[in-house]
Amino acid sequence: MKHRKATAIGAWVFDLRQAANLTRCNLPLHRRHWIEKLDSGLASGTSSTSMALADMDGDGDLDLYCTHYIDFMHLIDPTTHFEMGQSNGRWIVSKVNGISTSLPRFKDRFEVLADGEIREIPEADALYRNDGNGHLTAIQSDPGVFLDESGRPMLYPRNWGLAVVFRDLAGDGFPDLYISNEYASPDRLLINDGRGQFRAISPLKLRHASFNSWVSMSPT
Ligand SMILES: [Ca+2]
Ligand SMILES: [Ca+2]
Repeated sequence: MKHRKATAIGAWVFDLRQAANLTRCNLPLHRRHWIEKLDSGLASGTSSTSMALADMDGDGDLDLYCTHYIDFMHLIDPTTHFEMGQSNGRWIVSKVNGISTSLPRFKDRFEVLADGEIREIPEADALYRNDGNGHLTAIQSDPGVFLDESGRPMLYPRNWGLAVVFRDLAGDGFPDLYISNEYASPDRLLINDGRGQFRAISPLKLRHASFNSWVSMSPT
């Protein structure tokens, strides 16, 4: 098979029956041959920067977190033409280079600040639950997967994601998430309740992080 063109940022090799393969899923046929698993459930068209694997829900298979960034920064391209409009009394970017922002490519990608400045928003990270047979389901938008520091369900913010690790930082045996982000996106530390539900810690417990940070942790 001729491998499809793709930009890779990393790879893992592990047992598919216990865990899924990534980031483009491949099934090992024998020692030197691989078959791409096209129905893996992995999102296509995203701009991945890092990934981490752990059994976040204790069912025996590895689950996956992928940090995403952006494919192209239209805001810093001087040839980009923005068209503005109003929706529900608010200014919005209605078209980019003649393409409607209601289309999936640009949906929720731009916002207009109170002073009229346009902000471009990065892609949402992805959290995948493994079904144990190599199929992954994206659950980052499911209600209750992410909780704020008060324990209320939150829509996980779109960050400039650079790196991620699963480690048991709370010492309860369940893998927690540390996500390093860039620019104005703060780093995130989320504590796992053992069932794959992640609760943010108070910002007072993570008072400082680098503006442009990566993360590495020693084994526990
Ligand atoms: Ca699991
Ligand atoms: Ca933990």
